[in-house]
Amino acid sequence: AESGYELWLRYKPLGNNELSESYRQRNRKVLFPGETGSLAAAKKELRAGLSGLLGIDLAETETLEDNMLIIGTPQSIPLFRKQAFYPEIEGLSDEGYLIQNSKMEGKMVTVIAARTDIGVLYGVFHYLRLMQTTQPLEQLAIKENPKLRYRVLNHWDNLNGTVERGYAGYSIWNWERLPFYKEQRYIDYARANASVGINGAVLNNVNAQAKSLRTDWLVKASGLADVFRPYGIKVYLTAKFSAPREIGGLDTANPKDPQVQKWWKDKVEEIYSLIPDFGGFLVKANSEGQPGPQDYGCSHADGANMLAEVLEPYGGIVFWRAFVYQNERQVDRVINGYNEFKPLDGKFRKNVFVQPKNGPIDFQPREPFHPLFGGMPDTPLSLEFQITQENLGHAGHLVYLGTLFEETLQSDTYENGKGSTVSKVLQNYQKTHGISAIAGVPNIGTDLNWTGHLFGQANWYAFGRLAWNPDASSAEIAEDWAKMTFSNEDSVLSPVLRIMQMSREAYVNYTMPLGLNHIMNYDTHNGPEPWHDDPVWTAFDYHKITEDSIGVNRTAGGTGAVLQYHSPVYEKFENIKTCPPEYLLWFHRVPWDYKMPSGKTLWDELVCHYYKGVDEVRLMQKLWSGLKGKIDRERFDHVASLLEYQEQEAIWWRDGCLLFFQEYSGLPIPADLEQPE
Ligand code: GCW
Repeated sequence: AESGYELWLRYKPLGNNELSESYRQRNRKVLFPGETGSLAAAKKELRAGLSGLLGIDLAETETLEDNMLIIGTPQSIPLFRKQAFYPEIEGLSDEGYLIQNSKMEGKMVTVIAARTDIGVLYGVFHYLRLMQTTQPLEQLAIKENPKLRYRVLNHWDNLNGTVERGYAGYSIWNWERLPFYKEQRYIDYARANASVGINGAVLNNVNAQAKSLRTDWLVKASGLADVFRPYGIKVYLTAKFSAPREIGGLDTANPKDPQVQKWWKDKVEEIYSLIPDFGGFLVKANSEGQPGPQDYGCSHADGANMLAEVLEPYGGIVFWRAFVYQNERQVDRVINGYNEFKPLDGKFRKNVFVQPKNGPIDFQPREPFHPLFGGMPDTPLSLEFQITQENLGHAGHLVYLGTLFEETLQSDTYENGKGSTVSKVLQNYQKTHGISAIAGVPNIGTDLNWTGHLFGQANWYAFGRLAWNPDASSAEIAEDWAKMTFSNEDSVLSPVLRIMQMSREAYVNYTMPLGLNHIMNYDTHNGPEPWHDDPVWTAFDYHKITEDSIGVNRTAGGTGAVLQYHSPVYEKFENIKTCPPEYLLWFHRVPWDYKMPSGKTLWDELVCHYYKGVDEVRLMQKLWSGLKGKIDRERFDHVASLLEYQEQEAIWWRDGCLLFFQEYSGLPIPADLEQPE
């Protein structure tokens, strides 16, 4: 059955044709010493790939022959040291690799080489991808080094098996049976991550439970770390700031208290005795009710530094989230994170990342980039994306997020003049003492296909590829995914890619166009609720609708959010004429009859977007229905029925929002749009 469990590592037969025959020629013999750890994992993957794609058994040999594969490191294959390309291997980073056709001892061979075993595994996955996506294996000269060092999934998995904002079933960590029972699913999870270069996993929710740091739970976590190790994935945990009180028997968690400091020091020592390559802590502090250093009159930096100091001897790091806002809502939520963290720039220890979300509110369908990117020149920053579709239709809507990720990463902060994109800010190794990071809150659960919606897999995939290279093209990544997931046939690929490329804008159109945000249902975060009115979570703070206008004035004369951006980004957002229409109502309060660049009034334009969004879903349905018979029935039906659901939801969003807005604007739906449902 085609449940989708294999993800993009399907290795289905390429068939019998000229190309696959040429692949067979090049993979007949393999020199690949190494029976443990990452090398063994890589060899196992190569064996599975060659057998699935080409129907050939991995034939290992020790003598060099023309056309063979040679795979390893200078340690596993000392012959590499005598080759002309040896300096190139030595020049690779810890996780980099080469894939190239070379002459060795007079034979023409394909080399996959790295300095480290994990580099070899990454290289093998890349090599398999070349065949999965039917690329030529001649004239290979691939050299890859990841552009970011820590590429980490931040699971929001609770210890009771539920997943906060998870829509694909329950947590895949079976805590009850850990550490002894090692499920195949853990290995497949690790393989999938390694195939895109993800090298870390925070196992538990940022809304943390202190008991995850108790010895019995640490032992369980060590079981997962053992499974993940060959795949280059380090385990991290969230650290609840009140843990010294909750599980340590102390009466305070004050970071300035020597007893508290000692408790953390001992705790970290214990963790490393169980998990020698433990990655470090992720912390949500003084945000949405979580405890933190501010409870004791200390700053975020005081809290982060206390943890960083005890992790440092072991090479561990701290991800300190910048997602903070004042619950009592006296301040525009958009400016809160910057205001709290900007003054702390330069005050963190070297092994601390401050981790803002991609935008300044909270994983909305579209947000301008978070102004802390470009705003903290003396602090290493990690960026948190949400892969799980909390505000993008859960697992029911087809929304390819690669385009959203790319939009943020390629936004220009102008921190050091033109070209200071968010991606470059993350990659600025000079300011970050050689470290760099990115995080994604995954959409993974116990559903047979892991992500609920089959196309959710593309978002996990795209996050990994962009974490490896944040300047990669999301369209090309989509193409690789679609080829590996469905087919290399153009008749399948082009509709699939069209659907993916239009999907996120469609979602924005039928939910929150023109810079609207945070008008989703209060409880579920799915479906419309622009009418929600609550003193803490006041919808009116987000769209401020009246009879005359809609939108929030965040210009210099308003809440001042624009002032958090560098010039000329600041001027661009500040001026209603130059503010990109997609951020219009985010930064401006605009009268209903305002003339948009299109010549339409704001009201008409808004209505058009909502209608367009629904039409786009219908187009997606149409494109998908053309694939009937071209892909297997099970996956076809799965996506087709979800698209039907998505169409209904899109109509719900459109009509719910427009009817509500109409109560204020008093304006009609333009005649050419009104259509009976
Ligand atoms: O988006 C909000 C979510 C919360 C989440 C919080 C956060 C983990 O609705 O569920 O809590 O953000 O990112 O901390």
